[in-house]
Amino acid sequence: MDAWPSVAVPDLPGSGEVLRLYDTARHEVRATTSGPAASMYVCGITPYDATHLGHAATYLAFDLAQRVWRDAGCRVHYVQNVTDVDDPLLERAAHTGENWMSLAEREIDLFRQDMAALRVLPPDEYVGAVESVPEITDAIGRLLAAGKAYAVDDDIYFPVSAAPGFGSESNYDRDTMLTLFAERGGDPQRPGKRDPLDSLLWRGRRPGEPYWDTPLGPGRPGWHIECSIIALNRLGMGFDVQGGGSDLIFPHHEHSAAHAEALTDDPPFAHHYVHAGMIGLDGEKMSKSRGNLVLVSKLRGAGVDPMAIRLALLDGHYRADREWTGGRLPAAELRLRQWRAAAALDAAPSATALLADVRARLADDLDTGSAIAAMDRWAAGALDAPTEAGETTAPRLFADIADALLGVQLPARH
Ligand code: 5CA
Ligand code: ZN
Repeated sequence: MDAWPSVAVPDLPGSGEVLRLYDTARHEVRATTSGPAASMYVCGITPYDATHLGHAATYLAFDLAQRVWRDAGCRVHYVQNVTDVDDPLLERAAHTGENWMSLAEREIDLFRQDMAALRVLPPDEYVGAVESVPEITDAIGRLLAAGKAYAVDDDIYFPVSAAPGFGSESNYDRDTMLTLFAERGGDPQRPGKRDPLDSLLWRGRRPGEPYWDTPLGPGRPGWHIECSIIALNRLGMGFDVQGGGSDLIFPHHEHSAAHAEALTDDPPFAHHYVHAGMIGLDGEKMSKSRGNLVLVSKLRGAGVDPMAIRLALLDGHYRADREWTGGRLPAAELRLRQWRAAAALDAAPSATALLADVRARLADDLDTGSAIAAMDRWAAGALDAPTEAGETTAPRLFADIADALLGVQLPARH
């Protein structure tokens, strides 16, 4: 399906550093790439409600990864999915009486508008579960043929015993896995499974639910195999970064990796598993199911500058769980005004050292807090300095750094 329109990214002088990111599987910050190309798969939305600030924060983190890679001269191949058929979407549609496809279409459209407004760079391939049914059924057929899948009634399951590396992405112990599996869409109690942690690959047709007629019989795909196959078929095994929020560490990313590794016998699925922290409101994770949402579209509708939303979400480390509080937006609006004033100066002290500093901080596991603080210091200094002391090109470079590396557009003089 179509993604959203891209935005131009200014070229900066010189070249940035290799991006180092924390890898959940190995518990270390490490270089993400060794050559001139980078590949990334980020789990997309389940489109049954509007984009909230938690989604936005997660996609902003991976947007920065793309910006840092590009600045280092890397060609980026970025794939994102849309879970446009799954239980939560069907449940919401059944609840409100709306057709599930029109619900999905509307929310995907709103997501696109929110992402474009936030200047999030689009994926190169934006792929829905529905349009991927043939490739997913083909993969499940191959797992069955290899004895790496089994039927329970009309459904098909993945035996965790078929993946020798199962557990090495999350590193959770079995009790934790069982708890999270039950909380996050798994069915540990399902009679007939070989292991409670075995996951659903294919859900046979149920009355009232959408289904596809396939060589596996009528039904629809499970959730983990969707991301597994969409990523595998576009990026191949051993791509650089598998990304998403930390709520996807288990079971989703563990099972997605296990499916692909069982299918190909060619681990690893991804070299880095990268997870953004959860944005919370009033002490709880912001989530569609809890309904404690601050929506990007609502803020935009109220006239909030998307660049302030962006700055507010970036002022905090992407891996940290963090609270959305009332003070974040006014603080970001103030900062944006300062930065815009600095970018509009006729001349300012050199921003060359600032560029090196911001590059270094972002390359170090996307330390946006320090990068923003460095930008603040430069802007404050520039606004204080006598104009005649400066360079006429410095305000422009400052604006280009904000735009290219942080995605924050400051109207600047040309
Ligand atoms: N469609 C699946 C992934 S294949 C899904 O999790 N969809 S979602 O709509 O629930 O979430 C979309 C993305 O936003 C996921 O990466 C998820 O981890 C992230 N996310 C959800 N809630 C939050 C939150 N409160 N804070 C930060 N990220 C969040
Ligand atoms: Zn996913």
